[in-house]
Order: sequence, then C-alpha cells, then structure tokens
Amino acid sequence: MGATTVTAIPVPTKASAKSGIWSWITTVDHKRIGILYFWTSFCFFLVGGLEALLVRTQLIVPENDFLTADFYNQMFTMHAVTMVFLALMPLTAAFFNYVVPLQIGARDVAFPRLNALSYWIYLLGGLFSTVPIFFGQFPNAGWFAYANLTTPQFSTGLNIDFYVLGLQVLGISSIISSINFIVTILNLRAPGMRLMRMPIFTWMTLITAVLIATAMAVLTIAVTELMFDRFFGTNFYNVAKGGDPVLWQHLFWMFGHPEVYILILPIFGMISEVLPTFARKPLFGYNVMVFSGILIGWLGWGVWSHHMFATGLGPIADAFFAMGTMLIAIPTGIKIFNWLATLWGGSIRFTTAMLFGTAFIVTFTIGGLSGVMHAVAPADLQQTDTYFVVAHIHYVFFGGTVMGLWAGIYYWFPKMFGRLLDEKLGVVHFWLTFIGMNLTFFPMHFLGLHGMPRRTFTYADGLGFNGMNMLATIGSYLIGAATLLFAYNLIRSVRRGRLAGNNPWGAATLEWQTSSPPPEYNFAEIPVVRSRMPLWEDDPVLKAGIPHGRHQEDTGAVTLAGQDVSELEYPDDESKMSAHDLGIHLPPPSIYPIVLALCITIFFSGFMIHWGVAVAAAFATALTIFAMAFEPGHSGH
Ligand code: HEM
Ligand SMILES: [Cu+2]
Repeated sequence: MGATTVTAIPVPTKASAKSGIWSWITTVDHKRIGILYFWTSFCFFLVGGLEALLVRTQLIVPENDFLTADFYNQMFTMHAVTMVFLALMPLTAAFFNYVVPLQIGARDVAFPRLNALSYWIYLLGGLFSTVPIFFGQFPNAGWFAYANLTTPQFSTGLNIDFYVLGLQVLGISSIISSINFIVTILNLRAPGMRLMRMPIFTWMTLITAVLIATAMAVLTIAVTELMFDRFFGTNFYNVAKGGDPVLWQHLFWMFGHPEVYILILPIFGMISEVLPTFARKPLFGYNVMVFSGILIGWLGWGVWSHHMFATGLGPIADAFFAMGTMLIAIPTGIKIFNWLATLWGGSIRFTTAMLFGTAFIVTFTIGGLSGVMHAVAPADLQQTDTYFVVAHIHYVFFGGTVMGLWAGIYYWFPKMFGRLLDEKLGVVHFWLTFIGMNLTFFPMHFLGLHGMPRRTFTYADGLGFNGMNMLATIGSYLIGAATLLFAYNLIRSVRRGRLAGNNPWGAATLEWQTSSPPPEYNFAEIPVVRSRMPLWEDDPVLKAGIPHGRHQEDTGAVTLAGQDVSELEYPDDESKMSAHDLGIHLPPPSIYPIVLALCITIFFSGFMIHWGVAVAAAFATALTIFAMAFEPGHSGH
C-alpha cells in the first residue's frame, strides 16, 4: 500500500439499497449498467474462445476431420464476430460505463435511459446472433463478409441474413452509447476539470466514442445495402447486374480500420492509468499522449485501403495508403516510448494489473511491427490472406486489446465490486496467458511466410506446417486453461475477495476518492478539481512530479447550478453541498429501455420471419419511443 492510501479499515459498502432482478432490469445507474456489460461481454468472450478452440483443434494435425468444412467456416466467422462485436467492444464499454463518470466526478452519464437502452439492444442483438447455432446456420463468409460470398445467388441459407440483421441491431447499440459518452464527457465534468486535466482513460474514451459514432455509420450503410440486396432484390454488390463487390470492401474497411482503433484506443487509456499508478509516477508526456491519441484516431480514417492492396487499386492509391499506414506508426511509437519513460525510474510494484500492463507493451509492439510490415504494399501481396495476417491480428487484438483489458479488470475490479481479485491466482493467470498467447500466435508468422493460407479448413501433410500448427493449438489450450482460472477468480472474488477500501492501489484519479463500490450518487459532494492527479496532491513526494495545474493555478470561476464553487469553503458539516443542495436528482428506473430494445430486435428479426412482424414491431417501436419521451424524469434524491 502506498503513502497516499487514506483508508483505515476497509468496510464493505453496498452499491445501492435496491436489489432484486427487477431493479436490474429497470436500472439506469451507469455503474449497474457497467456491471451488466461486464458479465455479459465476459460470457461472450468465453463463447468466442470456445469457437477458437474448435478451430484450433481442427488444425492440430494435417487432414483432420474433427469439423466439417462448412462448420469450420461458420466457426472462424463467428469467432471473429463474437470477439469483436460481442466480447471486446462491449467489455471496453463496461469500463466506459463504470469508470468514466467516476473519473470526471459526475453523478451519472448524460442520458441514463439511453445508456440502459444500448445495453439491452446489445444483449438482445448478441442473443439474436447466437440463435443460428441451433440450426447450424451461423454466418460463414468471414467477419468481413466479402461480396460475392454474401450475395443471394451464392449464399442461399440464413447464414448471412443473421450476419446482416445482427450487425444492424448491434450497430444501433454502439452508436447510441457513443453519443451518450461524447455528451457526458464534454458536459458533465466536475468543476475545474478542464479538458487537459481529464484522466487519460477518459480522453481515449472520448476519441473512441467519436470513432464509433462515425465508423458505425459507415458499417450501417454497408449492411443496409446488403440487406436490400438480400431481401428486396437490389444489386449493390451484384456484378451480373452492374453492381460492384469492391464497393463492399471499401465500405467495410472504411469501418473496419477505425474499428481496430476503437478496440485499441480505450486500452491505450487503461494502460496509461495502470502504469503511472504502479510506477508511482505521473504519466510521462500527458499532452503528447492526448494528441497522439487524437492523431491515431484521425489518421485511422485515411488508411482503409491497406486491406485492399490485393484488389489492384493502382500504384497511386497503393502508395497513398501505404504511406498513410506507415505514418500511424509515428503516434503509436510515441505512445510506446512514453509508457517506457513512465516506467523509467519509477518505484514499480508488480501487481497482476501491472504484469499485464507491462507485457502489453511488448506484445502490442510486436503486432504494431508486423502491421508496418504489411503496410509495404508489395510485401503485403505476399502476406495477405496467409497466417501472417492472423499473427498480426492476434498480436494487436490479444497481445493488445485482451492483455490491456485484463490489466484494466485487475485494476478496476476492486472499485466495481469492493473486493480485490486474488493476486496469487492472478499471477498464474498472467503467466499462463502470456506463454499461451506467444506459443499460439508467434509460430503463425512463420506459417504465413511459409505459405499456409488463412481460413483453410485443413492442410496436407508434408508441407512443413505440422509442428507449428501443433504448437499453436497447444498454446491455445493454455490460454483456455488460463481463462477458466480467471473466470474462477472473478466469480470467487466478488464475494470472498479481500476488501478493497476506497483506494487500494494509491491511485491518483477521482474514481478512487469515493467508496468501493461507490454509492448510487457516486460522490456525496461534487469534487472540485485543481490538477490532473487530484489524489496525489496531498502527497509531498508525488506532488512534486505532477505537471501542470497544482493548487496555485486558479481554477477560474467555476459555477455549478448557478453557484460559484471554485471559491467555496466548507466551514462546517451543515453547509456542505450535497446532491440535494445542488438540486441534482438521480433519474428514476425505467422499463422502457428493455421494451424498446425488444421491439427493435423483433423489427429486424421480422425480415427473416414475416414482413408483418417487422411492420408490427415498427409500430411498437414508435409507440415505445413516444412513451419513453413522455416518461416523467424526476424522482427522489
Ligand atoms: C502501427 C499499427 C498498425 C499497422 C501499421 C497495421 C497495418 C495493417 C495492415 C496493412 C493490414 C492488412 C493486412 C492484410 O490484410 O494483408 C492489417 C490487418 C489487420 N489489422 Fe492492423 N495495423 C496496425 C495496428 C493494428 C491494431 C492496433 C489492430 C487492432 C487492435 C489491428 C488489427 C488488424 C486486423 C484485425 C487486421 C486484419 C483484418 C482481417 O483481414 O480480418 N491492427 N493491419
Ligand atoms: Cu487496417
């Protein structure tokens, strides 16, 4: 425990007085919604992992017949779709929900009912996408679902219908929640928290939310066109009728590349919270970290065609997209150096969160390097559609996103549940995961360079692929074992973990000021912020290192609910401002989010069942929106 730890004896607190299933169904509390996101996406992570293990088991030996070719196609497609849309994105959303309002000293998000709505749409959309397992009709054209594989002539089953409609539903959820977070971060910050005093995780959430709102819009256009091709006989992607399959590739990757940043920028934010806390040093180069994040998000919009070198775009386009892609390595490299500089000279505590955090720097960098390798267009012609790309993807998704998320979970779990995860199990979990992932994905670089194609259901004996495939599969079983251990640790620690207290790690940002878990209203008094690291200000040693904005810097005239709070002093207990005094109410629970989510999901399923169902659900959706709009928004304090 660090010098700034203020808690004497941790006592368990209750997140909310209300309990029972109904209170969860109708909740609009960002913390509860965060917890719902957390468990749901973790379950989907287990499902996605199981799909991956089936794929790896099929490939363990040459000419294996563990899975049929068709089922194999469904498994690798659903593995990617599950991981990207149902596990990792929502798991970052769990932290946006739980942590961001606390970090900015707010009582909730800007639109609490919309927040609940986006969760329920996600859950129902996720279940909808899982239904086809019961009749063997999972999507089977890869997660990027290239035309013509998806046009009605070549895909007659329901497989692609599920892909199209599932993504429509899930896209609504992501767009709603991103708008909610943009507004929350811009408008609900505590007095004194200027943009450049925001915790870096909040900053990366803001950038990610902008990317989600814009990129998801493009995906929606792409899948709506595909939906029209499949259900209403249009020909956007049908060559025979003058359509263009390359149009799909452009639209998909215009979404797809920003999407990979949507999955990594929040992690950059998490790592930038974990490393300073456990090195007991402020983040090195905060300003540069913010601007390099913005630059990555911005450049990320201009490089999509690096996924399309093999379509023959021509030398000018190839050169443009190759250079654009390489440029991204600059802000990314800056971040890596800043993390290293943060560690430099720090007094490092290797907790499990820190183990995952530091390992992330290594594994993510390997993935970044292979990315720059395929930015070289001529080299990419060799690498594309081979296992080399699979190696790259997984060093950035697993070595980056997953390792970073695990760091984030070990770090914030005590805030969310009031109890610490078991550190002994954590260390075992870390080493199994770290060894397992490198064993699984590192040989794939060589498999790819030796010519093993990606998405191949089996391979012939004697091509030199056997040993490395065996290694990769063994590695994946290690990851599986590690993940089960992790699941056990999570479930066990919710009830039996060590009590955490407000600030078990001695961290610097506002979420650690309130109790763990925080009360329904988060902060009894809205904190007034004077620096980037409010909780380190009182520590004479740490304080010296806090760049920018210490006590001396004036907070400006900050007003809240018409009162100048920057100058307020609290002479005695009675005059302290509470939520009540400031006129801040907590929004009442609402049943409409789940009802609306149900209507929307039924609307899209209607296209597969009967058009009458879709029409009825459209009416129900409109009515529910009206009812929701007129629902009274005030309740007790
Ligand atoms: C400096 C950073 C990066 C560079 C230069 C880079 C470059 C590339 C390039 C050129 C490709 C296309 C390869 C091909 O299909 O032939 C690619 C594929 C891919 N990248 Fe990256 N990348 C970087 C970071 C990331 C990050 C951070 C993520 C995700 C967290 C990511 C996820 C992916 C995925 C999922 C694919 C494959 C998509 C698919 O074919 O299914 N990349 N990357
Ligand atoms: Cu890309």
